[in-house]
Amino acid sequence: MGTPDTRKRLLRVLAGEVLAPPPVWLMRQAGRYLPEYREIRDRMPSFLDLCYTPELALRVTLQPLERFALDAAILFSDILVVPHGLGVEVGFVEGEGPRVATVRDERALRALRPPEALLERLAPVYQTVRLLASALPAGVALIGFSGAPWTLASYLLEGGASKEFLEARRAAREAEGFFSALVDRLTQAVCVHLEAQVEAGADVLMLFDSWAGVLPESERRRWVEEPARTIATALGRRFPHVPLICFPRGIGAGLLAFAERVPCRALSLDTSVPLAWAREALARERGKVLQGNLDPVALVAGGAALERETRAILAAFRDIPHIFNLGHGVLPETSPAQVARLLEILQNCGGGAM
Ligand code: 1CP
Repeated sequence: MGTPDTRKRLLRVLAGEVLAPPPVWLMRQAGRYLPEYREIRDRMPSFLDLCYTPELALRVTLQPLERFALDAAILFSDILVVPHGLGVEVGFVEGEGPRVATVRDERALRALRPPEALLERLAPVYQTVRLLASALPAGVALIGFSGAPWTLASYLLEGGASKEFLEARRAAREAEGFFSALVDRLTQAVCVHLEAQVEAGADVLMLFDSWAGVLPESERRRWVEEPARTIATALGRRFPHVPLICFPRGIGAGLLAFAERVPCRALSLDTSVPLAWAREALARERGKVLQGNLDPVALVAGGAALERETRAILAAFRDIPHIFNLGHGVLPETSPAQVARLLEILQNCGGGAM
């Protein structure tokens, strides 16, 4: 018996507990698949205006929690606010994604503002975190986040979304001096950005390296692992109680080396990662909490496959600390009714243990 445990379920699992059902949240849980998001978004001149208007960013962050019993809220913002805060022009073109002024040489690098400039330029983002920290229900954890240096650098080299990442991959290979300085500068900026979110009230941090998988294995250490290691170490020193979840997307078996070198608490798995392998190699042997990894398309398609795939993930991770999530973000084509169904499936698989 005793009194029920009121600590946040997400934090309990990040501290090593096994809970059934596992805590759940979804990458991109706020956004275009929710009509109430589109309603607010359509009233704003631009996506960045929404990110920089604390009262509205707060409302949009809370929208998915009003519909679904999620265990965490993720700050409504974007990874590209970091380059924007460094003085790079950033815009979002309807239906095309981000457009970013390129930083391709030393001169452009020198023109960037220093990392500390973020504190002033991104003040509305930190204000949103502060509002969220006092608005969230007691059991809901608040996740702050940043893009990882390689992923941010790839947008600065490409000028936007890309298929081949030719400019970024070429810069990583050829211009070691320039590229190294760029990634180091971004690493400092990411530290400043994440620390400011903790100071404003974030409980957990997540580092998105969405394009880690486009680098060859031989270059991953320098551009993916080392920056993540620097960031995890700096945050761990200053805020040992704040867990960091890393998402080096698409690196496959490279997760082993990543897990060994990066002192983060948890790894978020993309859909390509085999469940049994992750349990043994990453959780049991390397002590990482695992997050993931339902295919976002399963959530669009629904039907019997949604239940089958959800149950397979729960079964594979039932005896290790696990946070249920998708393998990548919620797709705009997703029906909110399918998200409700996913949460029902999870609840019914609870197994009664706590
Ligand atoms: O007009 C709109 O509504 C813009 C759509 C949108 C939204 C809702 C963008 C543009 N960003 C976001 C919010 C966002 N982005 C969040 C907070 C919301 C939540 O999760 O609930 C987060 C955590 C991100 C992170 C993000 N942005 C990543 C990393 C995660 C991932 O998906 O891999 C990346 C790569 C971006 C860049 C970006 N911003 C927006 C788009 C469409 C993209 C992807 C562009 C590309 O494919 O390169």
